[in-house]
Amino acid sequence: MAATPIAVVTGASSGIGAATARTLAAEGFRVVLTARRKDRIEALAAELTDAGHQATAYALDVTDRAAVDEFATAFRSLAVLVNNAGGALGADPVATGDPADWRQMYETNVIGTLNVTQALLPALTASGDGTIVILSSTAALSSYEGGGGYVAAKHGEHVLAETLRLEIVGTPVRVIEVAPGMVRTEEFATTRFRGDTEKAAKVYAGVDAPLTAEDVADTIGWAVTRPSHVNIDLLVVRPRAQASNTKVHRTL
Ligand code: 8X3
Repeated sequence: MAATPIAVVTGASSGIGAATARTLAAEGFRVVLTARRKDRIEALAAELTDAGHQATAYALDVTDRAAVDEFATAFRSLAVLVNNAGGALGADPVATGDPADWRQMYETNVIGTLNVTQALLPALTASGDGTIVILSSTAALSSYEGGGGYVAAKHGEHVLAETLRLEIVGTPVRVIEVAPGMVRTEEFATTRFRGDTEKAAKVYAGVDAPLTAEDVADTIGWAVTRPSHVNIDLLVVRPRAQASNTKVHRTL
């Protein structure tokens, strides 16, 4: 009997990462949940296991290269890697943005993805049929006021995805970039505004049905389960009420 294919999901403690872990577990993958918050991923792994799926948790900070390399030693063969860990910090104009925020966003979104992808690429290749998913954002594709540091980091992730796809063509690994627009998750906007829930709520005010984490997980699940020769290079997904990063219909 063939071994159950393994899917690693980073940032699996909440939001899109947790929803993606649920989706891939339901698709029959053995999911390995990683995030810094051990309690959360352990609870989710237990929930999935109780539901009859295969799931394990591994506490990991994707910016810690030594820890990532240690984690990667557990895999000789890997079917799927979902690089989801990342996020936004601040919404200040370029004129006044904090360089520390910019640096941290580059570190988590770009270097974190680079670390995990580099460390697991040999196992993805060894599987003979590997898939790398990179969760960027519509911020990876165009700029918006107040988005500077996040837009720059997400553009970096987009370039990482494009370049890697060029470099590894001919190997049995595909690179899928999923770029969501407005997604209402429990933490994204609250983290961006450093716990200010009022500011966070304004992001979604009057918007009829922003995307949910499950909507994005659904598109990831679909892209990952296409036949091996089909590479969804870039999938942009927004709510119907959002036509661009700066054109959002609000009923206020
Ligand atoms: C999230 C989308 O518009 O907040 O990646 O940059 S946005």
